[in-house]
Formats: sequence, structure tokens, C-alpha cells
Amino acid sequence: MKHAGRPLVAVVMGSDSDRPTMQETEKMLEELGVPYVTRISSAHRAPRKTHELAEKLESEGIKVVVVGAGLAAHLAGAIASVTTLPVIGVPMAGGSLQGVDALYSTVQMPSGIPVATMAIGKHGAKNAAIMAAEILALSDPELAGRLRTYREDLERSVDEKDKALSGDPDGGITADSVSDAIKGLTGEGKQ
Ligand code: AIR
Repeated sequence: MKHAGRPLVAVVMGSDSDRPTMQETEKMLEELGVPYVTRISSAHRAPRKTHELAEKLESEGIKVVVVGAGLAAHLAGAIASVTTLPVIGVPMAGGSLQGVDALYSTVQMPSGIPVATMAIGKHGAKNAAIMAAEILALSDPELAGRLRTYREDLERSVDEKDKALSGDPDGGITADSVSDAIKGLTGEGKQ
């Protein structure tokens, strides 16, 4: 459920075609109970709008900006050049270069104007929300608690997958499971 309250994070994307990826950011912010606002602008197609939007962020109460863009992805850098709020960049996958163009365009900022750049695509979009929450949690102990719970759930889910796959109710790696895996790889024991 979208968290009510004054938005603390602005999620900005270069086009509505980025939305399926950036919804990972929105979903994760909702899961962590962080109020956000979503906007579309373009460093190249709408440079004046981008500048105005970036200028107003701080006075609107925004604390962290997450920016997703693809191709020659200059939106995060353009916003970072106008505000001193922390800017987290998410390079979109796709295009002729599968997102490597967007990664380089986002990450290779000149000194003085940083953009904290995430992985290409949906993994990066989800991590951007977690990173934004981690920044906000520095002054929000309840949010810090929700982030700890998220990590614990993540660890538990790995253990559950391991138990389901290994059939071992205790989970984890045993001498038998290692020996079985080696036999499987070498074909040892097969007639
Ligand atoms: N983009 C939009 N303005 C500048 C850039 N770099 C990016 C969008 C999107 C891609 O261009 O962030 O990832 C394609 O946009 P569209 O609107 O053609 O689908």
C-alpha cells in the first residue's frame, strides 16, 4: 500500500517507458513504509522542466532523489547538478547496448557532482529504494528497524529455499550433501 504522508523520496524517470523498471523502486519504498512521489522528466527532451523540478525538490521536503533513465542517461547527473540532495541513479536495461550506455552515462560523473549509481535494471531499481531508506533511517529509528526486519526475512528466505532444495530439514551444507554433489558431478557411483 502506498504510504500516506509527505513524500520524502522523489522517484524521477526519463520516460513512461522506464515505469515497469521503476515500479520496483516504488514497490520497495511501499514495503518499507517510505512516502514518495513519482515524476517524469527528461534531461534532453525537457531540460527546462528538469531544472525547475530539481530546484524545487528540497523546498518540497524531499530528502533523497532516485532517478531512472536509459540510453544516454543524463537525468540523474542533471538533477544532481542542481540540488545537493543525495541522488541515486538507476541505469535502465535495454537499447542497442543493453543498458551499458545508461550505466556509463550515470556512473561516470565528474568530481564535485556525485550520483550513487545502482546496478542496471530491476535489481538496481529495487536497491535504489533500499539505499534511499538506509539514508532516511539514519534519522528514523523505526525505519531502521523495518530495514533490519527486511534483512532478516531475506536471510530466512535463502535458508527456506536451501531446505526445500536439499530436503535437509536442518538446512545448510552437510558432509553427505557435499559428497552427493561431488558424486553427481563426477558421475561416481553410476553403473
Ligand atoms: N531518455 C529520455 N530522455 C533522455 C533519455 N536519455 C531515455 C528514457 C528511456 C529512453 O530514453 O529514460 O529509458 C527511451 O525513451 P522513450 O520515451 O523513447 O521510450
